[in-house]
Amino acid sequence: MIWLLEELGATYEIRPVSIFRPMTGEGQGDPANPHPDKRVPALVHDGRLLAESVAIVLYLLDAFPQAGLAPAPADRRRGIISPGSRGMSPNWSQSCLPAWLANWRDRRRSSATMTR
Ligand SMILES: N[C@@H](CCC(=O)N[C@@H](CS)C(=O)NCC(=O)O)C(=O)O
Repeated sequence: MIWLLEELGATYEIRPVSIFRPMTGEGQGDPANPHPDKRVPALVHDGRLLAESVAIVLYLLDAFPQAGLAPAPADRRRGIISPGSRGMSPNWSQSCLPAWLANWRDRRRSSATMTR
């Protein structure tokens, strides 16, 4: 999630929390964690709490349209960034999506340069 906040140019604060580690049985949910299941990630933006990484990524892309990282929701090309779309799974938010967003932004920048 941090990579996306950086790409968007967002101002953010990271609040580390402890979590339960199901693989080892170690750790425990942090009462200070706003996530309803005490997992990570969770995002609080403008008083809204978001959980689930896919929901957070899509929310952030729409909240910072000026970054030009993804097609607008009404754009017919928007579907390509859906987690289930061809070529976007299984590591949607970790590998496929960052590469696709960078490509989209760079292509938009170069076409803007060419039309000037
Ligand atoms: N589907 C969730 C999964 C979140 C999740 O399971 N996160 C792990 C860390 S990678 C966690 O917080 N585990 C603690 C627990 O299961 O209580 C998402 O994508 O946000």
